[in-house]
Amino acid sequence: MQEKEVVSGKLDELKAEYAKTKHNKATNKHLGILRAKIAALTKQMTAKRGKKGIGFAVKKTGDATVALVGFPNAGKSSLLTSITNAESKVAAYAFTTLEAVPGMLSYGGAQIQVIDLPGLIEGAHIGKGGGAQIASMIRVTDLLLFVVDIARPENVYTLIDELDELGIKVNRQRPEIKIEEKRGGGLLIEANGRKVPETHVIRSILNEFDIFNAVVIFKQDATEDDLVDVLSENTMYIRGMIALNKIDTANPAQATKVSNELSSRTGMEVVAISVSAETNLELLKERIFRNLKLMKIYLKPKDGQPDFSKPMILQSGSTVQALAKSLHTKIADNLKYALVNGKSVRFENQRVSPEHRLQDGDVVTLIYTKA
Ligand SMILES: Nc1nc2c(ncn2[C@@H]2O[C@H](COP(=O)(O)OP(=O)(O)OP(=O)(O)O)[C@@H](O)[C@H]2O)c(=O)[nH]1
Ligand SMILES: [Mg+2]
Repeated sequence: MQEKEVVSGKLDELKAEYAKTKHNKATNKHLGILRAKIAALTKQMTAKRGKKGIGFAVKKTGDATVALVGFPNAGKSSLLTSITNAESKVAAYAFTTLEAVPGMLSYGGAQIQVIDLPGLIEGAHIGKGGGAQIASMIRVTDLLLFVVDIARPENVYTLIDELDELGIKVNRQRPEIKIEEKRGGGLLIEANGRKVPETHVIRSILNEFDIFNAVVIFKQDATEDDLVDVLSENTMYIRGMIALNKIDTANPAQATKVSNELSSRTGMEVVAISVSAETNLELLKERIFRNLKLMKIYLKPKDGQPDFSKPMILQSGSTVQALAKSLHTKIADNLKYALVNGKSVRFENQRVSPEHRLQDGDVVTLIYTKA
């Protein structure tokens, strides 16, 4: 038998054991170590497999990318067809969409790529419904838009759990745990009174990742799971929001109640919509734009007027250097400084370094040597 098959068999065993172990206080440590074993083996497998070989790739274009995720029949394709220039097949039965279909949404001067994905279902993380491929698509996006049928709002919780199992954490921060590997000296834990797992559990988890000498600094309370997440390099953190669809089939009070419940339980923004009745679709676009945290930057030639008709769209918090890079690598390489007007500076035409962080609406003149 090949090594890969052995690893994969072992993984299945561990996953089965994890699935049948009851979650409670007494089993927490055991589960933490099991998760560490699973994550370490998964890391080993993916490292061997490399980054290639995953189906339906869509080329990332535009200023940002949003993926539509939801159970079959929730209305993802209907939504893509109505808010973008593309068309994705719509039908009254499940599993209509079998591959990723991209479309482009123009909003607020930005080109937002929206990707319609096949329905994701319970069990996606173990391969049902092509979960792994869907996950690989989700990994390249900037925002997840959960599309949920108002008749089945609880599906969102299932989706969040499934994504969690796939190493995709929605609307969560990376735990602040620093792990510095050393050549010797064993394990040193700095917790500063914070609530963290017992030392022998931390040791077992680290050992699963072949770490025997390290300084582990906890900057927050942390669980076994948090530690495993930090160690599994594959874990990714992504922002999410919810489109609660088909509100034409419910009464307004019901829509409000369900929206509030979803937002308080998930921490995500919820927009109640109906694709069929075209309700709140403009609002949804605005919220997508806002949740992507994009900003508009206007360029001004050294001796000319700013061009307000064609803003540059960048991620919030981007630097002058990033702006230069989005124009041309040559400009970025030869950038000296910039002159800025707007919210990020205190004076008119303030001279700033390439590391300066811009703010929405800033007007920027890049000064670079022409090579
Ligand atoms: N009443 C109502 N029906 C809707 C709405 N949006 C979509 N539908 C219907 O729901 C059904 C499924 O829509 P699709 O857009 O194909 O759903 P999907 O999420 O892409 O489904 P899969 O590709 O199978 O995952 C179709 O019959 C649509 O006409 C809505 O706002 N209200
Ligand atoms: Mg579809």
